[in-house]
Amino acid sequence: MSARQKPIRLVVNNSAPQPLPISGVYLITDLGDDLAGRVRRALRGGVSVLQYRAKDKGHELCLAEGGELKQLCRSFGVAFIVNDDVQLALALEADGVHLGQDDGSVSAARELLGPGRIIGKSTHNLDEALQAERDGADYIGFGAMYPTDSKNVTHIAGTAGLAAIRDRVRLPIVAIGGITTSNACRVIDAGADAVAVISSVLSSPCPDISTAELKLLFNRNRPFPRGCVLTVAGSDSGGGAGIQADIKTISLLGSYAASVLTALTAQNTRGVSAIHGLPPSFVLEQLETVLSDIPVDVIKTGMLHTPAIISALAENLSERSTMIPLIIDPVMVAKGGAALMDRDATHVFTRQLLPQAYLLTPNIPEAERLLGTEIRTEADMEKAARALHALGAANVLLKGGHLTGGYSSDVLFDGSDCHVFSSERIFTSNTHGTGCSYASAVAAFLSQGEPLRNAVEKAKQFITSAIRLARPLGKGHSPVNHYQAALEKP
Ligand code: TZP
Ligand code: MG
Repeated sequence: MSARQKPIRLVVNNSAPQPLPISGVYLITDLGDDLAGRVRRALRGGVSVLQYRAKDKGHELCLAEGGELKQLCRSFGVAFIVNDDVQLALALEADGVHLGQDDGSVSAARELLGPGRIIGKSTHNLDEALQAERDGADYIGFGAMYPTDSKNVTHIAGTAGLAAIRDRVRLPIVAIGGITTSNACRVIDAGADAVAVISSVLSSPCPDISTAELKLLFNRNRPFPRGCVLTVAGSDSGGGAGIQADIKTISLLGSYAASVLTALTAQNTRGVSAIHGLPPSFVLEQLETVLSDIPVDVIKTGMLHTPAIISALAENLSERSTMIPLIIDPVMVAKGGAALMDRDATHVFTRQLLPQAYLLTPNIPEAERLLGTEIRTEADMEKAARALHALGAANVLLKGGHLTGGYSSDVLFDGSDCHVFSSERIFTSNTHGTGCSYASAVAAFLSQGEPLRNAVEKAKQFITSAIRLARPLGKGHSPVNHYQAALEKP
């Protein structure tokens, strides 16, 4: 080889890009009871910065409470910032300070804190933002986005105000004021690097879930494949359902799919001829191996087969330091009638795994078995969705495909309201893989930063198309058409 013909060396960098120091969910403390307990749950949900805002609490209390919160942040690897008070930040050895309009200058704080600590500054318009940048701030707070009960705000900059300054400001922008899981995607779309929240997380009955929902929304601007879903399910050798349907759905909809197998089935479109379950220890080995390396955004479960697997999975997931939203499709019986969950597993499932569900997606026979009641009408469905929520699932999507009538309606109960998603009923038996694919589609859209209702709406469109477009295959229930349905882009 001549000197000119040097081999080309490709350098592949596997390390993730360094995240902005200030991004994602920026939690600000409130004055309520059991602050440390609620903050701990929020940290488990995925807070990336904590600001200790201790309005009018005495110095001694601030030292004790702030010290405890700082330790909590340290154990989660989360930045700990003190609001307003540079001296308190120094005393607590905080990672930084956040300065309001009346809390002194950035340069004075920098002199006291030194170059290594983070300094944020509240701003309300472009001039203030550019001034903070010139003064050497590390990020700006910008608001208010919306009116809020948490502070008497006089100026609502709104998402339009944020969008207008976004490209003129180089610093990370932390949007603040009235941000909730329902409006945060508009704030992120307007250009926020982080959302600062108080009440939507700390007044929530589930600070971990509210935080996890906010955190997922930040995936919405990532390149494709966008978001990562881990499916824990059984193999369908026929390829129409199970882990095969999950991986096809997740991949074709544009997310990355990882998989943990629970059982192998010998199966075709006519039915299941044999099941070979995997030992729970090997299921856990797969789970640990995946989660110790791959940043999974959403976990989706399908066929779990035995009480031992359900129990092992439930224990493992509950002990994780960071919560990953869990979609549970309570697969019990295959289309052809084969039992995919042992009968005696129902109790273990209901007690141990179901309460960890971010979303439970039963069909009517599964909901009937879980609740021991009959479901005949849409009104029954709504009652059943509420009852399953009362058993501990944060959200329930009860699918009405097994009822009759011109429409196939699914009911989503989110703990406060019921939302109905309807599509024209398609009279067909080509529905192999429907449940697996529907739950996987919701998981994919959630991992891509869609709020739950949007994710369900898009998944419903996808699965309806996939059923409508199913092509005859085999002699039994033909599988749904993932490929064509994904091309229709819900
Ligand atoms: N600064 C501007 S709005 C606000 C602060 C501290 C309060 C934000 O609280 P919430 O409950 O997230 O609206
Ligand atoms: Mg202040």
